[in-house]
Amino acid sequence: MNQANFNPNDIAVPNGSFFGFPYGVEEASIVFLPVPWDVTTSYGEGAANGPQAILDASVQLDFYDFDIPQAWQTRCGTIPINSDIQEQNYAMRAIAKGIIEYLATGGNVDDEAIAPQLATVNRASWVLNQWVYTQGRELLDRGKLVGLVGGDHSVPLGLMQALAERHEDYGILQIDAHADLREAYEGFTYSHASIMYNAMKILQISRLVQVGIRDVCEAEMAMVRGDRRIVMFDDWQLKANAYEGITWAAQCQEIISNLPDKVYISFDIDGLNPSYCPYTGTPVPGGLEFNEAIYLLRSLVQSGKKIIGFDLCEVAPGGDEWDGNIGARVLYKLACYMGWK
Ligand SMILES: [Mn+2]
Repeated sequence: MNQANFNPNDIAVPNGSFFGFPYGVEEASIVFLPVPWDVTTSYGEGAANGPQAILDASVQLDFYDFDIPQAWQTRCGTIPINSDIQEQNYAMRAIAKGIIEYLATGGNVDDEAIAPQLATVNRASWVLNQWVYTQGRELLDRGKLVGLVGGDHSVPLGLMQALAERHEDYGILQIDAHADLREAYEGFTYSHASIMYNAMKILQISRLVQVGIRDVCEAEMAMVRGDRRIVMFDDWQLKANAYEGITWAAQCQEIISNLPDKVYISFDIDGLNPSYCPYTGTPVPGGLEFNEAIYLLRSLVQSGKKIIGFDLCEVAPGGDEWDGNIGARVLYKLACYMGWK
């Protein structure tokens, strides 16, 4: 299939690209970077298979968008899923599981018994971050916008670093059930639960706006209170406001007003109600409706702020295509909004 005979009214043909779109990386303005990695997953595993699940489900979408004219013409290209990363993930995941089991039976993260294994996993996670950084920087150098497809929520750090070299001031809009502000978790420096703690070390990130948070520890709340860059819109307060008559439109305006002009979106699928992502690694009741999340993204774009990149993480396939299906729909909207002129 090539550009000339891509028909947006037909069923897309699987061609290795998300949505079966006909653009190679060279012609694309947005490039999807899949990162099949879930080494530090602490509860349910499977996010490493997220990119393939989303890819498989993505070809059965219809491409008409009620918001965006000619949305399907958004030029999206796909970097193929890297099998070396996949293999390294399975090797490191096995070691990480041993560590997690050791801790679950009363062991301590500082114990000598697991020191070499922890060092191995942390080193491998560092190498993964470097790979993402290099891939991201290369694509940005070629004038592309990058949409990363995880993987667990540890994987976008390198992309955030690459963006920091191009933008001296940007904010993160994080949709998530968790704050991800832990200083390492289970001994893993680059844990999925630490992504925003690590992101806050990037000086160019001037704001972190968190939405839908509902599962958080005391130390994370202390960090939120102690760092003026972090603004949390927890799920309970959002719902309480709604029960008392504050519209979602007004709440979205309030959320967006806290962001600078350039925004990176970090979309953890578990920010949605778990009925939309039952197999995600750490599901939590409550959360955003699908359309609430999309409306927030739309309001962001309509406010005139610029999306400079995004990640979609923690989609994990289960017995059917449901999680991948939702992931594909979120991915399509993220890409279309980022490409929207
Ligand atoms: Mn997360």
